[in-house]
Amino acid sequence: MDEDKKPEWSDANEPNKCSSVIRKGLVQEGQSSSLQKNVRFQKRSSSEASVEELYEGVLSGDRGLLARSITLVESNAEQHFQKAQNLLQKLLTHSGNSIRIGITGVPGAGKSTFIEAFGTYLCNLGHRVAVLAIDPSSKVSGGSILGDKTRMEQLARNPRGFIRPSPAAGKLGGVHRKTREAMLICEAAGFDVILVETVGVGQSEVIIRDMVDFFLLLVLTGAGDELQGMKKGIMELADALIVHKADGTNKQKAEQTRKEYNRILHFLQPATKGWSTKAYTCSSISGEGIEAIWEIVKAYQKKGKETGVFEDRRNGQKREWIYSMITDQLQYSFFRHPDVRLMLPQLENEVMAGKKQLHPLSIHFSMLI
Ligand SMILES: Nc1nc2c(ncn2[C@@H]2O[C@H](COP(=O)(O)OP(=O)(O)O)[C@@H](O)[C@H]2O)c(=O)[nH]1
Ligand SMILES: [Mg+2]
Repeated sequence: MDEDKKPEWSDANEPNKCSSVIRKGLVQEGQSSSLQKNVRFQKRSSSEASVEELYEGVLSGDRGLLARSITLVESNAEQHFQKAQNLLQKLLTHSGNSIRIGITGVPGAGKSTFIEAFGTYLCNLGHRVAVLAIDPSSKVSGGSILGDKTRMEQLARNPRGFIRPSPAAGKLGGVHRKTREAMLICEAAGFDVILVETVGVGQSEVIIRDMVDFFLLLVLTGAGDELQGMKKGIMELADALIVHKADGTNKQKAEQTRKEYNRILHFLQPATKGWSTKAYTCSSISGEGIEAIWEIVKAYQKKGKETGVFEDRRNGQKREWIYSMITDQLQYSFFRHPDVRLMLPQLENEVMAGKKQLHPLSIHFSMLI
């Protein structure tokens, strides 16, 4: 209990030596007489929406509160953790009613442009489309949507669309640590198509594959050797492969490339049981092929639901999520444990100074949990 009253900026070496008065000002309203100087803090706390407000806001489709809810679950701040968990718990029963589509491809493959065209098409059909996107090319903005603004302008303005830029690409190449949670929140807000954009870096495709129902790989026309050099592993994750930018003078070449890819795909392991991954062509500029891709997704969903493959995958993903939540919770309790907070800086110094080996100490820590 006392632990909660500690400001998060307390000295890690002496966590108990801190002023609890400041913290009281934050959480308890109406104590103005003795805490006049903390009015600024009180204001901030009262403008922070409660779990109930966020919950109601998300369910009613309030965009501001939807965005704030995602910000809350994405937060690394200690004081947000429990609140985020409570919110997710409440929203969980309202989630799941969507088709989750992951979109990958090298930078420049046209993912954002494709999402703009595909998303807008779906909105026009009456769907509500949420996009969890990242633009890893824009390093300055920490991988924000800035560079994509012009590419997703229509969808961003569409009342049926919602675009959520992810902060900092990080080492996962655009998969945010909390992408799954953001997806659930969007579903609870009534979005029935979730598009997740990721870039082919490191493990990101594997992580996204484990979060979505359908996985789309965007490729470009290229010489045969380029095709051969493409990682087989990535192709084996995809439920459909799109030879993108099939327009103008590139159209014929794209058709050729599609055939070449189909030849390779024929020999690969399909990503989804009972479904054969094929290559298609599409242009997000002319719009040709966009409609066909939605038909493929629908056919895939229909078949998967009939055979139970769709549900099986979702159940497996849910199981995975439970474990990742447990890991999060354990990590959280470990690092906020008073003994750990007390010992960690000292341990760090000693290990850095070469005075101690980490191994025996980590065993010591494990006893604290
Ligand atoms: N000709 C043509 N150009 C495209 C198409 N889709 C995207 N582009 C262009 O390709 C470039 C990269 O697109 P972008 O969507 O940012 O790619 P991302 O990095 O994969 O998100 C931009 O200049 C787009 O205008 C398309 O279907 N046809
Ligand atoms: Mg992009």
